[in-house]
Amino acid sequence: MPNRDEPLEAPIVLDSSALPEVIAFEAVSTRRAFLRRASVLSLAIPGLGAALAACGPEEKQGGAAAASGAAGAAPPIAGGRPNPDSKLDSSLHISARSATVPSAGGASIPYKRFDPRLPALPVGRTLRLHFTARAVPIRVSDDIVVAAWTFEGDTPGPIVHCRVGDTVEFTLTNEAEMPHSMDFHAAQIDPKVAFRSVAKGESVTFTYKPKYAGAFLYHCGTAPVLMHIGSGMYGAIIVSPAEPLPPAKEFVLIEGELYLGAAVNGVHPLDYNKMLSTLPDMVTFNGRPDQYTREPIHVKVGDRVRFWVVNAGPTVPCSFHVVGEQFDTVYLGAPPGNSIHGVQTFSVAAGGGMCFELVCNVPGEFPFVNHSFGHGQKGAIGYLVVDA
Ligand SMILES: [Cu+2]
Repeated sequence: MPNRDEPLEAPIVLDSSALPEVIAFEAVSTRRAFLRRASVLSLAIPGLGAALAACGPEEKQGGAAAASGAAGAAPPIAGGRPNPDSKLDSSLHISARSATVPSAGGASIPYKRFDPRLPALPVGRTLRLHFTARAVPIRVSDDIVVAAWTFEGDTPGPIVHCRVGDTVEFTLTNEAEMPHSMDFHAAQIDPKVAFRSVAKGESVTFTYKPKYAGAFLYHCGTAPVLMHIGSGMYGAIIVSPAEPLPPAKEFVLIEGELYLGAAVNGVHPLDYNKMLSTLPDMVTFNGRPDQYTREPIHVKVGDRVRFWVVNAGPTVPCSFHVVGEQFDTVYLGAPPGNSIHGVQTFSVAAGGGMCFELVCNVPGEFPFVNHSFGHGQKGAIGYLVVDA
């Protein structure tokens, strides 16, 4: 993307202590038992019913992946059995237990601010995206490095920007040990086919045309979805309306949550049991707690500012508020329609997105926060500095 840092390259495979209990559980249990549990734990598992039907004694090839077109037959699992429904590969894939961290450990991982600016629209009407899924250690603060699962080597993944009616041609190639997938909330498409998981070395391709303008989440949809979003596999696609909105300085804020396990060689695994507890250690805008208090967002007096706020969750809502300001306009969905005015705070649901505008007539330093302060004080806060 034009305004993003280069992705980190060093791969990491999680230590066994990083493995969520649900995987360890699978190692000693049956697949059917796991699926029953996963159906309770996961936010959504498209294809689960079919998978349950396919995993009994009559189990056979021919599930969603086999019917998927571009990837052909169901991909084999590295070192394991063929899988008729790759949505379930997280439950089966055991080899991610082996640990490899950079020789210098987490200390060698640099910190990079995540650029919140909305990228320019593409010149043409077709946007071709090729993401890779990779496990990468990410420094999220001076003293915390996390073992993230990523799109394009960072969390969040790249900010995508297009218009209503553009064609999005998307390919995901999985370079990670764990199977992964892509679920675009801006798409209307058969999720069993387009959002299916792919094993290491495999790719999935699909095409769609966004029907509505707005701020939309994308995320890995591989089960358990909680684990994949909670491990960093999310981002935003901003769909601008056909007729441009008023000129503004546009920024994208994606709220996420971090649930830390005990560090191994300076790298914190992300803890699935903590994710289930829904009590995050840190809440972030764009993957790093407090990053825009350390390095604020700057605009000038008179600027209209447009925040495209997406909440990746995986669980807590975002009560978005700017201290000392009021939102001139909040678009509840499909801007320029569905606008409300004179708003102090509006909640963005986990899995949702919304567009907030304010006019910066007063110079100063304005905190933007998740006004649910038990979460805001865990890092979902930053400064909008309005320079005279
Ligand atoms: Cu994933």
